[in-house]
Amino acid sequence: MATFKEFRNNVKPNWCPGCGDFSVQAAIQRAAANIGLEPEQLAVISGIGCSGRISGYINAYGLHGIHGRALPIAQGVKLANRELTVIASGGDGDGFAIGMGHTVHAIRRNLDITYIVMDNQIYGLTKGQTSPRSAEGFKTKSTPEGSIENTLSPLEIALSAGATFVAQSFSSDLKQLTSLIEAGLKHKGFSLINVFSPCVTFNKVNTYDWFKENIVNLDQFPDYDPSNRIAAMNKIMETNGMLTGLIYQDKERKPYEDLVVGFKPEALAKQDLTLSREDFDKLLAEFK
Ligand SMILES: Cc1ncc(C[n+]2csc(CCOP(=O)(O)OP(=O)(O)O)c2C)c(N)n1
Ligand code: SF4
Repeated sequence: MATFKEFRNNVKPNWCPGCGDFSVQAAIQRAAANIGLEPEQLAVISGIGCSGRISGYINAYGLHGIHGRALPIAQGVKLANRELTVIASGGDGDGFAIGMGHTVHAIRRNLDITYIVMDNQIYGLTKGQTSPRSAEGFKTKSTPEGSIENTLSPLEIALSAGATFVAQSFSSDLKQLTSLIEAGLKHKGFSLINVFSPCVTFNKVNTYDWFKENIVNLDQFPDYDPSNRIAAMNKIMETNGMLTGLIYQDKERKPYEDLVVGFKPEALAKQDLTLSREDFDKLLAEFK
């Protein structure tokens, strides 16, 4: 059985020292090992951003895709090979700005994928612009007078879109994060795990200390029932989206793959996808 170290390749991450994304990577490795996966049973598909680099650092199948498009690729991978455990990952800009259309539809489609968002509430890779997750008044180069837009609440959106698994964690809480990723990987359906993952270089507001002061851990509410969707929505609103833990899980709804009629992944795998030069030219001509 693979250990968590065997899910690490020899590429040195070029994240800034202290970036929250290091712990997210560690948690993915630990969760994969804890549930008994081998590297060849896992695929990590990421978008573009500092966080998007994660697929390059994990010893598994991987694809560093394009901005906001981790989910369409991950869904294709899962449909083509249901045996694979598929993780999609990226930043809040990737998933909740340019990729938001894909996020909402992937949630309601409910393929068996675990989507891990590294939410640093800023665009890190492009050197610090305001993201849809930034608070009103947030000052960056793109909003020098402070953001005048409302902050997007991905947890509320996920619940309204019919999510079957919604969780939130903090990259400093490796234990909670690992156990939520494990639960997401085991969940039969789409799991959204939003992770507060501080950008120590460009976000000087939402720091590790700021998150520690503002996070509300669901462990404080022993009677909380994650199968109750209305209670989940209420708790998200009451805590202004700052809650961490398993927020909602619907164990009854079947994943898309189990519902789609007539889909045969074996037939897809056997399909000859080679294209002759002549057929390729014909195809091109159709678009001229
Ligand atoms: C189509 C397209 N538009 C814009 C960009 C430029 N771009 C690259 S990463 C990024 C945002 C990064 O922020 P986020 O997704 O939150 O990830 P982080 O770097 O903070 O981890 C942008 C706007 C791009 N690569 N492709
Ligand atoms: S710029 Fe921010 S998000 Fe990017 S690696 Fe550095 S700390 Fe992490």
